[in-house]
Amino acid sequence: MKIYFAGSIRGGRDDREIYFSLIQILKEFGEVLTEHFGHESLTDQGDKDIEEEDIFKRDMDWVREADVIVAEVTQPSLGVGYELGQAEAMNKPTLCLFRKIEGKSLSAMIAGNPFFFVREYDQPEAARALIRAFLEVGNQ
Ligand code: 6IA
Repeated sequence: MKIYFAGSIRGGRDDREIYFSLIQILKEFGEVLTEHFGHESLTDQGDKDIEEEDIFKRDMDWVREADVIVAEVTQPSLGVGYELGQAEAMNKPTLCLFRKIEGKSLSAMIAGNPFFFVREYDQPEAARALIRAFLEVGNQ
């Protein structure tokens, strides 16, 4: 099972530790193609050693290669939104994990799209059961 994890980079790195925890949980279920997205060293500036064209091409190749997509969507990110649209176009089962925080609400383009499995959670540990249920349904 190949899993593409998506989370905000230039949209803001405040949730980096949550991404890291979610990636550790996802690794219990399969291979996480984007494991480095939770790394401390990956700032909102990204890695200056890699060209943006190469990042785009590599990430899109990974989305194509993935069996499923899991996105943490609490921190709005143009890149994550783009990946979600592409995932839908490729008909990849996609779980969107959202933390209910006062003053934040999920874009209607995600919340209102029946293609996406949108699930609310509070702590990364609580996401494990949501991920398990999604993988069971998504792979029928
Ligand atoms: O608009 P954002 O930067 O917040 O978009 C984040 C999303 O776009 C992530 O889910 C990634 O899939 C993708 N993305 C954006 N920037 C990068 C990136 N930067 N590396 C990988 N994926 C990215 C450079 C960092 C590096 C370690 C090569």
